[in-house]
Amino acid sequence: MSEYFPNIPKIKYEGPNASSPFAFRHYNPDEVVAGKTMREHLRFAAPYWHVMRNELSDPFGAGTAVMPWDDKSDSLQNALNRIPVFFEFLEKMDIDYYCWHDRDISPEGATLQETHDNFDAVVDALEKAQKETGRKLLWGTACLFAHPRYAQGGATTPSLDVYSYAASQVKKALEATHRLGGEGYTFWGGREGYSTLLNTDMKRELDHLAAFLHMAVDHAKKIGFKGQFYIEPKPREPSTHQYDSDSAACLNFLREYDLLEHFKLNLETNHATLAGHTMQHEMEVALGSDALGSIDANQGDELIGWDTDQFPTDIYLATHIMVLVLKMGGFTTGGLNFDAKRRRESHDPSDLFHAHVGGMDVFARGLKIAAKILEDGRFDEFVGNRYSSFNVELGKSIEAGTCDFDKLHEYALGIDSPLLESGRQEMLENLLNDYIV
Ligand code: XLS
Ligand code: NI
Ligand code: NI
Repeated sequence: MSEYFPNIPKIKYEGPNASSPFAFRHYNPDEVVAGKTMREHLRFAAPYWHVMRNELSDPFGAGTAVMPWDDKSDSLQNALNRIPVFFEFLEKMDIDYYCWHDRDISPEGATLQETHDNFDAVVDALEKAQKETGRKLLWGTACLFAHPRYAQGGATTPSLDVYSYAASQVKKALEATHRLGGEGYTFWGGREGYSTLLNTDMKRELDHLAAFLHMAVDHAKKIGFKGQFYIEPKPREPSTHQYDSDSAACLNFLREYDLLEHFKLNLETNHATLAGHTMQHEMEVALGSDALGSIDANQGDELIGWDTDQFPTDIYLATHIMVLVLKMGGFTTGGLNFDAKRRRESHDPSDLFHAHVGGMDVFARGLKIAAKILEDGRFDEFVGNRYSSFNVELGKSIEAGTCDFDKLHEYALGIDSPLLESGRQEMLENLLNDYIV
């Protein structure tokens, strides 16, 4: 069997003092942390679109990525040729899961039927590659944003014909996800929004989107797909405003249309920051509704205003994320999918490995630090104490929904003017730093 990355060894844990850059310094897959192995906690996934299809272009210049295995054509053969490259990458990285959009893995044909036939042929090959290598599908999704027909939306398009094409594509993508044993199915609505409200019937578009998602849920039942459905929020880009703009907007939409029992959220760090939130904020909002499903792990750039999809390197960020994942009790169907791309300057195939090694190591550190923080319980204790004034009869009646204004009025008249305890933000930031070092 030919090797596509002949100069890259299988990446192994070699400890913090490893000399090779092609080694994990912190991700030790079999090491047990907080009751489970790192592999079980972190459930790393690689996205087919960034690893295999991202040529590293930007709005001002052509792609730079060196991909000797790719003839740059849109042929089915070229699509099939990429598969062993990708699985060699997964095996050398020791990444168990992957994710795809239908159009990353297989090309559009001259007709819809031909497109589906191409897709079936590629899914056959993926099924075989998964069996041979033991790699698994974390989630699949349909690309309803790249082709010009979706310029005005897929499930929120004004055209019934386009809507039907989108439905046909999702039906096929869902069936393929099921066939490949996928643990989830994601909807990310890059074009499900608007460019201007002058031409948009927002309520009608939302009704159509909800109908579309209900049909997806029904189809999953029909074919026996039991995986988890996710919505991935993002406020804008490519649309001016996307309906799934953040966790709160998604949860409201899902509740309003009776979809919440079928969906969880797939949260992406850079989308959170584009929405003007931190990732912790988005995760807390999802957790509050028991709707945190999976994570697209990346990070943005403070100086660039778009979804730069950089590899996660920030230990604070990874720590915050892992604290919340551990508090949730860990992932079930979800995982950490590196929806991240190399910089345009990092065009060499070996950069794919450096990038993922860094992302995996930073999450391994985040996991270890998070486990220690939770084990010590000092933050939880502080937060618990901060609200402890409510731990009395009156406070409990507020939390139970049995209090009223008259009771509180009477209580307030009988006490001295309230004194506040300090919020101690700086002390807590210092405490966090003690764990990070
Ligand atoms: C784009 C999104 C996309 C989804 C899958 O910004 O992150 O890649 O993860 O459609
Ligand atoms: Ni994403
Ligand atoms: Ni993104």
